[in-house]
Amino acid sequence: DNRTKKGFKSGFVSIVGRPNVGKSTLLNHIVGQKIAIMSNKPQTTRNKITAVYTTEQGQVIFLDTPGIHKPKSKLGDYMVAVAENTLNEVDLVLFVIDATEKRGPGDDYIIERLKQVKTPVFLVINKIDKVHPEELLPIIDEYRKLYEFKQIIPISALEGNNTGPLIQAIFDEMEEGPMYYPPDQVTDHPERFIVAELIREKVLHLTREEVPHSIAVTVEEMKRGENGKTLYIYAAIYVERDSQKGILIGERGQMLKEIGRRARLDIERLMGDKVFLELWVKVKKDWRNQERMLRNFGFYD
Ligand code: GDP
Ligand code: MG
Ligand code: K
Repeated sequence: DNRTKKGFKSGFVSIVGRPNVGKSTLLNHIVGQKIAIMSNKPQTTRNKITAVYTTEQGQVIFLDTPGIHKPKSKLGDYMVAVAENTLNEVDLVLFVIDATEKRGPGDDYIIERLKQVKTPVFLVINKIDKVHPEELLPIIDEYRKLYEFKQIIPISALEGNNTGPLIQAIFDEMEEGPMYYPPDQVTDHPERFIVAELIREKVLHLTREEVPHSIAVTVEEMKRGENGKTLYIYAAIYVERDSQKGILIGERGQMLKEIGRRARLDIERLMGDKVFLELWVKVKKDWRNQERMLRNFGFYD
């Protein structure tokens, strides 16, 4: 068990930068899986996405912090506020810029915010596969004058150029600490957690005392449709007994239908998108005593 191993390092790293500079691509490259939603439309990454990267030497929890744009929903507001607090609480900030783009007001805004926090900052100059090496020096000079970066690291997130040294530099910045997440966990979507909570709330409200609080909701899948607007959500409600399953489904499925309808309206309000919600009820005897299940439900600590 690495969780308390001596010499094990851990910490939180916030990734900031204008839309399209390659924050999600970098996260995906490091974690080695498609976790962040990649798109040229900046609003798809309006949500904080956490990626957990665990190796023998330690664990880094990345926060793909949203860029600066007006929040368009309640969740957006919440996420932007989270992002602002986050900068102060993390151990390191990666400020990602695009080597092929001129510095703009968006970059200056971020730099001003970075000046307000004590957290060390690396400047990550991305997309070097698209520029001549000679073009890098002026960029480095320009940014160095604006802020005292702890390190300046040019990379290509897409091709993986110089990402090894970046990862090492990140670990060098981390202090000895615990393993916060199980090593096989790579993402922690707050969106999913919120959606699960909304569904759970409707179950408890509609069934009152008939179904005790021994239910859990997991969002098994959450994906955007072709048009980028409709959000498809598949969730399971876990109960401990068959009798509870019967209550939840209700006569001719009326209860489950109503739970789904109310939850969907709330989720739509929160996310500002059209939602397709499919719910299942599953019986998992004694789920509360099973550590594996608790991990799946996100209760691991
Ligand atoms: P984000 O908005 O900052 O998360 O940016 P994304 O990761 O979504 O990337 C925006 C676009 O830039 C995508 O089309 C990526 O494929 C592209 N991109 C990201 N990193 C690189 C890179 O290192 N080189 C090149 N050529 N393209 C990149
Ligand atoms: Mg992104
Ligand atoms: K600072």
